[in-house]
Amino acid sequence: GMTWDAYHRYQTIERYLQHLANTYPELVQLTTLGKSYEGRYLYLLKLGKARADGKTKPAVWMDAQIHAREWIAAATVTHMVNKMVTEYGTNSTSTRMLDQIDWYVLPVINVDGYEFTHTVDRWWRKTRRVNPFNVAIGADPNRNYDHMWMHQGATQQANTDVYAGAYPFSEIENVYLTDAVLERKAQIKTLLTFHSAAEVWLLPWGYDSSVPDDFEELRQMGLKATQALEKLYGIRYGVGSSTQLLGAAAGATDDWGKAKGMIKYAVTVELRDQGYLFNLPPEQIIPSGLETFEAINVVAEVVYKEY
Ligand code: 0X9
Ligand code: ZN
Repeated sequence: GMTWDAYHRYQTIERYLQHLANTYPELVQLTTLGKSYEGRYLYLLKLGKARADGKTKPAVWMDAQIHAREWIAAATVTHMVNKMVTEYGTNSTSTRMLDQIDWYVLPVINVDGYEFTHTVDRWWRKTRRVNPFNVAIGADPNRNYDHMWMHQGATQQANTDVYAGAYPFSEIENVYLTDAVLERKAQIKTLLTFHSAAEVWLLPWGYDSSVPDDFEELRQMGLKATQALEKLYGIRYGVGSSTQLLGAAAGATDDWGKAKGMIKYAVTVELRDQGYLFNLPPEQIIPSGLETFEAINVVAEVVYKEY
């Protein structure tokens, strides 16, 4: 079964999500978004306690594992999900987070790539789609969205790790994500997309070095969130524009969320590295989950106050 002392195969995660929905029907709804290129289901969780008056709550979107090899992403997100749900009614923070906010969680986006990193190539990043005009397999799904596609930091060379795909949304998994966000657009106030391993809180824009008009508000949320994270184990995250901190990379989830999803707070969270890059020891999953939980608790507070 599911634990947080090891990185698990997709089937284990899948069964865990079903178990969670079956065990906590008052707090958890599980839907399928469709099948991946290789035929695996993508799942969306909705977490939250319905308000007694039936009114709509503000929502936070979280997704993980768009990059196959960044294993700490899905492990951290499922750990936070598990903590919120299993502590509801006993821990005041978890209870408040589910009372005040609805959480939409897509724990593994690049399901085919994720499985491939377990079975064949630990360092695979992209999807596993067979390209119609090229022998190279897959595209970088974090270069495949349509906002400023191919502007900078992406390529049409299919055999590289940052291949943007032949056209925007060539990857079905990206289509599922954006459809699911747009369906809930009125409710979603923040989008957090989890990666590793730069230990940074990245804000738009990621296609060039400009920043949006409300950048300062986005930065303030990031500073508060990462300060709360740091308190637990002393790990200090950088906060700033994607382009300014890591270099331009157009066609990513965050820029799409801000520009096309019209989500004010659109953030890429790059989780722990600690000198291990993508081979973060599994003993660090729980600490990563706990410290990142502190950050999303701040996000929940900011969103709840503002809406
Ligand atoms: O390059 C990426 O896709 C992300 N870094 S990673 O090492 N996990 O691959 C950063 C994406 C930041 N967002 C944008 N540049 N828009
Ligand atoms: Zn990544």
